Amino acid sequence: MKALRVILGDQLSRRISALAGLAPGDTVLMAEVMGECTYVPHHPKKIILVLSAMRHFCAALQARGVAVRYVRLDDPGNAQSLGGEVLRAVRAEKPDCIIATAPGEYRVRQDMLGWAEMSGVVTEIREDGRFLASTAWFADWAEGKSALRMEFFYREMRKRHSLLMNGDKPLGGKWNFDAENRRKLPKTVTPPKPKRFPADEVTREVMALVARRFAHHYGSAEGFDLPVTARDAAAGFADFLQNRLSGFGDWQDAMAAGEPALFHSLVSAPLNLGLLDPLELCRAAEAAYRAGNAPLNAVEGFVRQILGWREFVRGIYWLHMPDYARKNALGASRTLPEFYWTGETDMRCMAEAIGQTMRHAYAHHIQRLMITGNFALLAGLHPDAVDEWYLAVYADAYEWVEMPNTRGMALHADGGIVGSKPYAASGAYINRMSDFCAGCHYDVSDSAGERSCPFNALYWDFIARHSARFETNPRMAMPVRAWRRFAPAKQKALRARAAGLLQRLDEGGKL
Ligand code: FAD
Ligand code: DLZ
Ligand code: SF4
Repeated sequence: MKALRVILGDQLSRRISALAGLAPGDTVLMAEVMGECTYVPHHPKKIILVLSAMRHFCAALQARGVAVRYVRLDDPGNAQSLGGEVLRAVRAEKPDCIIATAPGEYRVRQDMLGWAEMSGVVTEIREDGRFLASTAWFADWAEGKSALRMEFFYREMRKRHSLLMNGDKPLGGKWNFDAENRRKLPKTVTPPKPKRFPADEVTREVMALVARRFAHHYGSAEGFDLPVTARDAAAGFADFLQNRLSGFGDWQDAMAAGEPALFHSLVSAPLNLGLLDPLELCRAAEAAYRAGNAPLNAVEGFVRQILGWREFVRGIYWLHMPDYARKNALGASRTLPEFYWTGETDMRCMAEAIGQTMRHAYAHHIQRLMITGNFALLAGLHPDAVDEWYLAVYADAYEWVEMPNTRGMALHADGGIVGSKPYAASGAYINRMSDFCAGCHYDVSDSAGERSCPFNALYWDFIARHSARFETNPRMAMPVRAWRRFAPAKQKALRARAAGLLQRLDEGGKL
């Protein structure tokens, strides 16, 4: 039996299921195609990352003697779609079967399900074993539950994988140290600079290709320095363990101007490509705690993100697709303001988050959630447009992880599937967690004046618009009651300020 084994651009793991049982005579297919480079206008750094990592992975397979049919973007005859390249490969290689690993996006899965009929060759789609909760296990766990909450899923996962456990009890006597992870960054603390990986010859060739073909996409390709091999990704993670993990807990939610990474790990891009293994990351963090090199609040916080949130959102995605992609529980309809693509806004927090996203194809979680996501929520931006933006601009973005975070966690468009309440916040939160407001054109302590912080009036307008929905939500009833207690004149001023801001957005003006 001669097999054509298909490896997608985010399946670059030695132990990917599509390669299990690889036999002499089999061919591995990897294809750079315009379809995948343009289904959203990906940040050039994301395209460089994926294509360069694909080329390095191919070279590593070839060095082991594996036959790889590698199609470059500029190769003559490139069909420029995954299905088209599978068909060309079937015609050229005449395999008896196709073997692939289930993809990370619903749209690719639908395409893959048609490969057998299209090519006339039996196609086996294998489970993606790189995740710690299979889609079937997640569906079983979800069965019969009226609401799915990450916290309970996470506890189950800790027990199943014996991570940070003391027998059947959580290490340190608590499952969750989140309350200790909300400190603002003091002026006296300078976060260590993360290790960077200068482009090698392969990457430089891809950079030239991307400059030729995708220069018009949002974001800068300049200074590309992300890891593109498993070895470099491991070195980047080792740097995090040594220099940043101990501060990860305390300053997990902090934001600071000019400091994109702070104490974050930066593992999402290589992890989602398959260059790192999630369980190995969690075990290494636990070992750092047990060796006395990092405090428990940091290690538990890190493990919760990977073992908890990452696996949970993937489970939610596959449980609810394709309906999830159409959810718009709050009826949001506004178009995405131009400044999401240019960074040109007087709101300093937004300019910081968007500007660094343009430069690095990265922003940490709180910037994604509480700055750009929070603004999109409060301003009622349409989830389709917001989803497209997040999927395009971050180097780590694939729909399985991007969509539940954006549509669910940030926009509450799923009506509460991912989180029990929207993460809506006024300028006071941003001021508490960052140093942005001090240098801003707007005044964070003002809510309705001409220079008042837009987040303030938009926050109260959001609460007012959705008060009927949220008055029965135990975690939202308090702001609804507070809004209702405001004097009518104050309510009127806040809503007038919000209406003015929203009108400016609708007219294509900047804020
Ligand atoms: P760290 O803060 O160091 O966290 C460690 C790891 O935990 C991350 O690398 C990631 O793998 C995992 N993790 C943390 N939070 C989450 C989460 N909420 N969901 C899933 N995994 C998580 N993450 C992506 O990988 N791809 C996306 O496209 C993506 N889109 C997002 C969109 C929005 C609106 C929001 C609010 C969050 C999004 N996230 C996404 C989650 C999170 O913001 C990123 O994983 C994180 O910022 C990556 O940086 P880091 O590796 O330094 O993470
Ligand atoms: C993101 C991406 C890009 C930019 N290019 C390619 C490509 O040329 N070939 C490929 O196989 N994969 C690419 N990818 C990753 C795919 O989009 C990803 O595998 C699917 O979205 C499923 O998660
Ligand atoms: Fe952002 Fe408002 Fe602070 Fe300006 S004042 S940085 S707009 S929160």
